[in-house]
Amino acid sequence: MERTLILVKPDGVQRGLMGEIIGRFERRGLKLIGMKFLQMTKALAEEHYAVHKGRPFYDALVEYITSGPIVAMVWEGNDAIAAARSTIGATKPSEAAPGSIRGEFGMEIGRNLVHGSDSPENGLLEAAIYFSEEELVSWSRATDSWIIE
Ligand code: D4T
Repeated sequence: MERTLILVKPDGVQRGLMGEIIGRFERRGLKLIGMKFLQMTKALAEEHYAVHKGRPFYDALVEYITSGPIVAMVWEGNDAIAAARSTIGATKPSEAAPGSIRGEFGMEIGRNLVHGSDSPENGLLEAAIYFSEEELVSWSRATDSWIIE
């Protein structure tokens, strides 16, 4: 089972797309095991985006992600990373597949609505930035056998 950290970024919250975005992952069949509504601090943003420090877009990225509340979630599933990333769409919304979240709701890379972890290792590392292990809920879903073979 992989875990992916998904964020609804400040533009997704401000545009009233929280339910729409969360519903995409829910309908896909990923299982929600943790969720928080929070405002990112600069320190948290710097930890989350540490790999991008020094890149030309870094300051704008930190400014954007701390500009309003976000939803942080951990979703679980076989191949959760790839499934979530295809649901999200390409980083640059103008190139994102139609039907993906960014392909349907986004125009620019600096307002790309959602974050999803890019590898199983980062899924675990990023989940641990936002959630303690006790905050993650292990539960059986009534529909599991209809989603997981
Ligand atoms: P996140 O991490 O937000 O889910 O986006 P991606 O995984 O799809 O893309 P990323 O890590 O390469 O980029 C992180 C974040 O930085 C913004 N960005 C990125 C930007 O503003 N300009 C750029 O040129 C790049 C590469 C968008 C997403």
